Amino acid sequence: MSGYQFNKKQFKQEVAGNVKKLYRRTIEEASPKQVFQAVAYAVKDVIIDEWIATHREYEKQDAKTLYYLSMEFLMGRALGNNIINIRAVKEIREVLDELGFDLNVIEDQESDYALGNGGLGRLAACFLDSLASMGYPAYGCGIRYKYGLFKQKIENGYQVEIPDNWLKDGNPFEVRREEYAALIKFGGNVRVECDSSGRNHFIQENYQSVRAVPYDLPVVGYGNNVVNTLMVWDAEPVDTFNLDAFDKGEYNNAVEQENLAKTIVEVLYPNDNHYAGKELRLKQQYFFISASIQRAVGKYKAKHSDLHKLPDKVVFQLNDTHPTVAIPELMRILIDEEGFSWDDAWAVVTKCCAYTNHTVMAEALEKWPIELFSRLLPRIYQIVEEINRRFVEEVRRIYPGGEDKVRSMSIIYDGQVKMANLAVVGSFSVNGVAALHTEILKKRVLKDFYGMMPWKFNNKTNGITQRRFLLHGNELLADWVTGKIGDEWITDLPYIKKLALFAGDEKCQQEFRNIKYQNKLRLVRYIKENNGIDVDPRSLFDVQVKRLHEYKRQLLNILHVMYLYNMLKDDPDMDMVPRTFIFGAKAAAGYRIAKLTIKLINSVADVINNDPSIKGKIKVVFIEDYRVSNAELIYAAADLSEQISTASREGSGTSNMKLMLNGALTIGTMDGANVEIVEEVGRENAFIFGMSADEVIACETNNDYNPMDIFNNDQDIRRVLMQLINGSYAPENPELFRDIYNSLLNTRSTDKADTYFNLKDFRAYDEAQWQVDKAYRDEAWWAEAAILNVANSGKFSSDRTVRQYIDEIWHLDKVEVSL
Ligand code: RUG
Repeated sequence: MSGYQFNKKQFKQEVAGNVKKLYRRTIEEASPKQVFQAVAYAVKDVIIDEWIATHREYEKQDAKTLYYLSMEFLMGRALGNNIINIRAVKEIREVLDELGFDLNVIEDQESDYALGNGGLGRLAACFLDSLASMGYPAYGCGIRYKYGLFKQKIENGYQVEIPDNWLKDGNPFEVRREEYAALIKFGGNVRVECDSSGRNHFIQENYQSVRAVPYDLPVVGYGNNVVNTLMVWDAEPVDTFNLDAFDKGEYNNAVEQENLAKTIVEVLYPNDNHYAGKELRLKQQYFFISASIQRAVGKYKAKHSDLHKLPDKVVFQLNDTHPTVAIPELMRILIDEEGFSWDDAWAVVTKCCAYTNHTVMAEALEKWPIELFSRLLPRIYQIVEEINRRFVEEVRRIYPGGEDKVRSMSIIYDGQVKMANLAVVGSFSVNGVAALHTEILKKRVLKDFYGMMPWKFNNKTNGITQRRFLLHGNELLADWVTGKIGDEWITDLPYIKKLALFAGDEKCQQEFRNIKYQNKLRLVRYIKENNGIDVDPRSLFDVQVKRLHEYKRQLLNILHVMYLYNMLKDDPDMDMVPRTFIFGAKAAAGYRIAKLTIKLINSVADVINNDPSIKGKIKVVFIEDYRVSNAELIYAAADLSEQISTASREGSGTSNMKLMLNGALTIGTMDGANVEIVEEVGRENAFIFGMSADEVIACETNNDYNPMDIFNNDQDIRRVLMQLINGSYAPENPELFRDIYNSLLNTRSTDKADTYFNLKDFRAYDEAQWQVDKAYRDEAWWAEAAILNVANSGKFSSDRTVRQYIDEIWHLDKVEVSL
């Protein structure tokens, strides 16, 4: 595949040379951190020629380009992935061995690129990997946050957020592209001037501005010489020493511009599935969107004279509503700067933009107060108003008297700018991220839009890259799979289906079990080092790792652990498979109940892990600072994958796919992509329980659920809930978990309670857990089912997802790059 030959000798010299140049040290004296930098620069040297060649090829072929616009790219670490994709793992490991270093230790020196919160940002990263590996022209466009998602420390059981200064040692892979800097304007007012032909010109004045400067990060394709680019924007003051401004006595303005530049890219907002409505967030959105769209248009204009044909060469994918200002921004550029008529501009915009919706939850849908939006983006607001005016006119034409439709679909309504409505109106495609989710969008959340413009709606079930989450994260299993069926699965995951042939074979099962055991040992060491807890690698590793959110129901899991513990206290000889419950989750810094749930998990862990009377049958581990790099260790070691969200709430989920690929069985609700996982692997190889999405929705609509009934009638559940408020897990402060208790029960009859149906699903969950217990005892059955999970994970490659986006939305052409 790859055209270049890796030269070990030269690489070794380069590493030693880099250490000298960078640190004035010999390789023998260098620290692992210094060696990491030296190796990274040497790898960059290998990929830089491919990077240049790729872009030369794109230019030559004048290929249509995707701009994937996203506030988040959760890339994880780059070095290991780049080494895998240039297919030089073995050689570089050997070079480092010869130099006296361990590749794994060197990889561990790199900070994760945590420019994202969770699934949405990681999906963007997986898509970039797939696009490069399949050879399609694409840019990721985002923000070079100075601080990524906070690092999580657990102190006394509580989450403490530590700033993630990921750039403090510099980023060896990035390239600053000063030559593509763009000016971004905020605030001020819009003056209208009419020229002699009667055409209005809109001139923004008295604005503040910042300079956006892009940094390119390489996205290395797997063994195909393709290197795409993730372009992340940094902000700088327009003129640091604006002497002119000082002279004119505009000191304040100069300082304000400087501050604006500093704050705009300072930090990633740490919310997942929740919209906080902060002014700075809207600034961030417009900042990177305006810069990216300007760059895309500029690049197009360098080769083409007619912007009307922009859709032939450019497509913008809006990753959630966060980048939706792309729609009015492109309108602004076409009308105000390029002299387009409204209709011509609209025709171009609505052929260039496509929107992905990731959630149906109301609290995640962005709505900006008009006052804020129009103050910050006065010209953009005018354009949105006009888009809305014309759209409402059309709604009224199609549905005479349909004021309910106007109400639900208006972009501006009730003093707010509704970004999802703008995204739907201005895009030619609207997709959900799993089949069930897309159906809910069509039938409920965006029902009126679907009725009016059904052709826009389509589903693109999420996927993950097998190159990071199996080839890199689980070397033992990856080698085993390759040994059995060859390595086609690396670029064609459905090929892994061949593994099913081996699932029933006793020897293969034994090999598979050994690999899982080795991976469990690796995680056991990690837990011992990081948590100081001894874990039995022979216990069942029951894993729930994902953002902490009430709808994901980590609470259901831990309440169930409390219940099991009660059973064991009553009967220490109770026959159960020893289990290690492993949690990993960050909670948004301002999400009180989520943070309290973390404290609860840790408090339960403290009590249970230190109670010898239960003979180590249960252990609870909360892994600090769950992130892409330690996720890879956890997935590889998992037996059971907890996917227990309240049905209808999870857009797709992607940890479900990563865990399946690593041979964990799913215990889950029929939600998000779980539905499709079960379709692929068979219901008999998973543990499905609980309310369906329809039942949840019906229950909400009819308002006929009262968790107090369950509390009154189920003494085991009652006992667990009472333990939240009687000091069982917080002897010094029995009231500590009162808010969790209140969230579950109607303490005052007017309050809604247990809106996530934890108690209603509790018994079904418990039953499913006992089926797990029973199944795990049958080693052969479990191994067979685990291998079948791996074998049936083919659908969930992001290569498949990206292929569908390309065929049905982006219409890109594959490009071959040879060196
Ligand atoms: O919650 C969703 C996940 O279900 C999904 O798998 C992921 C990627 O599509 O996106 C998550 N998401 C949704 N993150 N933020 C939002 C809403 O802004």
